[in-house]
Amino acid sequence: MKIGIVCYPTFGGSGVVATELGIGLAKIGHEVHFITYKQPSRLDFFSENLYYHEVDIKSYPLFEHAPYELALASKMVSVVKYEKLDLLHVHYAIPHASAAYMAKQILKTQGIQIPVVTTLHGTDITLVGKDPSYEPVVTFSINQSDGVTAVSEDLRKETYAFFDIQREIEVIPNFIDLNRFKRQKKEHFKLAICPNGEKLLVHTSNFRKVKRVEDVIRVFYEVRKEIPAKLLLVGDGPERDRMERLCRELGTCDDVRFLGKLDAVEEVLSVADLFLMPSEKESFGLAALEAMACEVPLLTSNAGGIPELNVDGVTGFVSNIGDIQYMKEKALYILDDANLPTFKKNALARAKEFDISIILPHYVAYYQKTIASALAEI
Ligand code: GMT
Repeated sequence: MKIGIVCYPTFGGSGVVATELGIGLAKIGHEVHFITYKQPSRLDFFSENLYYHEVDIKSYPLFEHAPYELALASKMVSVVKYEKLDLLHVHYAIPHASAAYMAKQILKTQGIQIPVVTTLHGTDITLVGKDPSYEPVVTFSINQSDGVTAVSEDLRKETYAFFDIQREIEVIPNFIDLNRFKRQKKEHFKLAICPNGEKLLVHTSNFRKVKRVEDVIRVFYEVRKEIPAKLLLVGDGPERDRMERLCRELGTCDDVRFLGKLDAVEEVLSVADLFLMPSEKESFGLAALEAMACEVPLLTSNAGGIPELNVDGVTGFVSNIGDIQYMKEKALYILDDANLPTFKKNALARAKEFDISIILPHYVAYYQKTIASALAEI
């Protein structure tokens, strides 16, 4: 198949999933055309089946905001037409699904039928999409897609609950490449951070309010009162300054390190003993899956689709959002030397269920089904 993939090319989970999916499809012989405003960060190598088309956003003094959606729709029209694509797969409803709808209508006037699959990733539904400024367009463009997928059962339910959706939504969970995400031998790194055998807690996120990084720091503060421990925080975002100040207030600066944005997050995960994801909202929790693949148990909230990934009492523990005391108790339980090896083993076993080799065929089958039913409608 010839597939066009539209996504946000930055560090967000949706962009990572879209890029890894495209790379995976190219590896099994499909031709994949990425259409974005910037080269996706993980697409930094040559492959005969991978193409990248940059959306050219022209500005003009009259525009206070350049009309990205129009430039994107125009680029989709030309890529579908000249590269003879079979399907467009857009990741994140806003504005990709509505731009795809526009491109589809333009192509129709030229006698070209292009099926569109929209994948919902979370914030496009649970946060931004519900906002009255976007809701009518989100509802319309989901209903107009030829196929719709969501990354968890919870996100599927949320979408039906908050939008008037007439389409069937298929759940295809996020996935992981276990060849890249695996525990590596990084003992020297562990020794540098934890010279006295301290337990190492890790959190990675984009430091938005919804990630509740404050809970990570407060849980760590409580844990460290009981056992020697260190905390590594990977990523950057709006909450970073406030979190640095909180560490100063609590006097934990010597045991907490802010590493900023890192590409090779698997190197940090390779030395971790516990991963924390206390999010307020999380449709799936790709960062937690990356941790599990590196044999790191989870301490998470019960938000959104996280409990579909983190098996309570097996791969870690699931807590009510914001319950610091409970999270502290469970963190100490997992970190106990008598329990830690079992949790690590279980985390890896669970991650294996989400290996790309298992999930990718679901997308391929879904594309084939969508193309077949779109052709039948002509
Ligand atoms: O979590 C974020 O802030 C980024 C966001 C995105 O849109 O890239 O991630 C969402 O999509 C990921 C990939 O499907 C999911 O693993 C995340 O759980 C989801 N984030 C939220 O729902 C908050």
